[in-house]
Amino acid sequence: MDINSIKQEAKKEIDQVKRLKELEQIFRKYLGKKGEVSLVLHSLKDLPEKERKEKGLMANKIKKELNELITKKKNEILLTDNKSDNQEWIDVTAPGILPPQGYAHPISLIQQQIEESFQSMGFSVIDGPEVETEYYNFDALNIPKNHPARDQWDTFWLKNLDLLLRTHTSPMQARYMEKNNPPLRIIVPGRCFRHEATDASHDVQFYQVEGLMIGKNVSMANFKGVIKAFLKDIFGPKLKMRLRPGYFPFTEPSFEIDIMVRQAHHKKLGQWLEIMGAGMVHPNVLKSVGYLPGEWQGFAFGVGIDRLAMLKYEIDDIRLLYSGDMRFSKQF
Ligand code: FA5
Repeated sequence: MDINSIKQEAKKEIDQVKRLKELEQIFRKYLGKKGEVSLVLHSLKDLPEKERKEKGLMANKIKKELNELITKKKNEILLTDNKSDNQEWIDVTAPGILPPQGYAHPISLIQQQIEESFQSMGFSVIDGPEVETEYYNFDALNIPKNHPARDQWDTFWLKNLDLLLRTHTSPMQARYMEKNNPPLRIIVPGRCFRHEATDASHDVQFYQVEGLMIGKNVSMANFKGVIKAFLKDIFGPKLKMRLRPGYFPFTEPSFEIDIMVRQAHHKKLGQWLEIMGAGMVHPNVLKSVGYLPGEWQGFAFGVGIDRLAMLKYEIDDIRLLYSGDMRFSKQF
């Protein structure tokens, strides 16, 4: 085919093409290494010089022309047709795809509510160490060595060290009072550990919130008022609670507080559930931190956060809280 017919044909094809892919094929068909124009240029070497010059000039001109046409067409397609597969197309109005999302754990949720409730009553939120000394976990709380009450708390001891994993948040009572003068109101949320068999309501790790209020005239009535207000914040105005006598070496008198299970789907519906230990701070504890017992008094309590979360969110088994299963935490 002579070069002019090639040019006409190529122009026609370029004119009609609508997609980049087809345009690319046209480029290859005419201008590629083995394309028709390239073949013509290649064949020139066998021609007499004059003819070779003429045809060479002509073929190169056509090559340039077709190249320009193809480039122009390419830009045209890119500009006008941005919805086909000619280019990656981004619809800025389309709803986005959310990255996988985490969820607040029920313990975190309820801890936040607990903190807000006590903060509204003037309590400060304090943090304490999970690895404790024997002194703060026991001795400072009026539980001397070899005292049978130590058996109340099955303890994880650290190898070769005089340290343990705190069995309750109560050590922070002594730690805080040593460094601060009364009057005071604090709560201490945190993780505790006990070396005991697990079941649906006991785990080897769990969370407590310690509470401590010391003043000149802080009484049992104050304690009841604060705890009732707190539990109503968490469980609503219909809450029913009761105080039972209990025993803790660091309070006198001591109580255990139960609440009535009202959650319709809870296994223990209609029964009393123990959620905290409490009492009036023992004079020996006050003495050990340098407070004068005749001058200062107050109450302390330790409430199980897991138990509160299980009640509020109707969770049957405490071990679910530590399963790390996203399908679980997603529900709250
Ligand atoms: C104490 O730990 C005392 N320190 C509480 C206290 C503080 C009394 C201040 C007086 C003054 P007790 O061992 O009963 O007490 O634990 C308190 C609460 O922690 C329990 O009512 C329960 O809600 C929770 N708890 C205890 N052991 C576990 C466990 N293994 N798993 C889950 N929750 C637990």
